[in-house]
Amino acid sequence: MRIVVLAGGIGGARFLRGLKAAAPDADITVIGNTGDDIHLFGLKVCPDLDTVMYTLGGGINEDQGWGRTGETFRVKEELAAYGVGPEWFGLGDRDFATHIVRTQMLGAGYPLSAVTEALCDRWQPGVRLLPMSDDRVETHVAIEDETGERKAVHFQEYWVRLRASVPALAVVPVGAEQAKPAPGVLEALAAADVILFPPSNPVVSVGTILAVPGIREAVAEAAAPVVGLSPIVGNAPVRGMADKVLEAVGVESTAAAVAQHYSAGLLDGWLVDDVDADAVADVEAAGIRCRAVPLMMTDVDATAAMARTALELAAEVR
Ligand code: GDP
Ligand code: FO1
Ligand code: CA
Repeated sequence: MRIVVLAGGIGGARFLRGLKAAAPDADITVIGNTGDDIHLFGLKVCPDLDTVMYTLGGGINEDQGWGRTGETFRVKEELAAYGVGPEWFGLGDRDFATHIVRTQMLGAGYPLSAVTEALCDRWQPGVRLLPMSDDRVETHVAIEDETGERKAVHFQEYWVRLRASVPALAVVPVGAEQAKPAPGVLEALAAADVILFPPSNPVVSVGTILAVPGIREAVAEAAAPVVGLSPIVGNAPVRGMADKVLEAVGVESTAAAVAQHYSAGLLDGWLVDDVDADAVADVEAAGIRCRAVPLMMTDVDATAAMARTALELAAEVR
């Protein structure tokens, strides 16, 4: 079975770990979000690709959900001693090596997709990990600064430095309109037996991937059923501040509203958590098959059960 997953960072990566356990023989292609990418200290950092790679490859800091296990911060401390920041973004020594290799290969002319494949040679994530695009796309968030002036900040500055503490007035995937899907992305969607939206951020993870021209169309036109899992449980994100970016696009933080935001043109099936069982009727009324099941990824077994249900729902709507 060929499964294609559109993934962000932590939610996507943890779901993929369960999916691999639920479907050990499946051929899984992951289309990863690169809108969170940032250039720091002359290096290209790809948080969501790395979170998927480290999580599936056994190198992730499990408590944090991002970055490497057993990390130290000597390089960051030395940079700070030179007065070189930003101090608000925690790049560890082990993680730095990944960004150095990536930046070196990009400088030598390799596209991000080839670089990601080379990094995965080490980590063996057990999936084919493709960036959504080889072209630069950078999510910016419009906010009002202290003086009341509207300005745009990089997504990481909004998320990590500001902790989404001010309203997001708009979310813009800068460069997306000119970007092309990375090699293999459209082919994987066309050949898929099932397409899954994990419980990733609907705006800045899955939404950014769908903003690359051709990808939304390829998902909508694919022969495969498309099934998603809600990242919103009990009218709030399970973790993080997805409610802030949902507000920016005028979507309520409910499991039903997120399904309707993706729309029936894109989604065939949607899973909501048991606590949101009331949402099932609304989602089905919007033309999307819906079931309520436990959606907390507390461990691999619980996550595998979620993945199994998503595959069953896909088989039903096919
Ligand atoms: P990020 O790039 O690290 O922000 O990760 P993703 O975009 O892949 O996923 C973030 C989303 O995962 C957040 O909106 C969370 O609400 C959601 N999430 C995290 N853990 C769980 C969980 O156990 N269950 C569900 N349903 N959603 C989760
Ligand atoms: N998230 C944080 O909240 N604080 C950090 O200092 C931080 C550093 C960091 C370094 C590498 C990396 O791959 C991810 C990192 N993240 C950090 C996570 C991250 O960038 C965001 O949580 C996601 O991009 C949000 O979707
Ligand atoms: Ca992310």
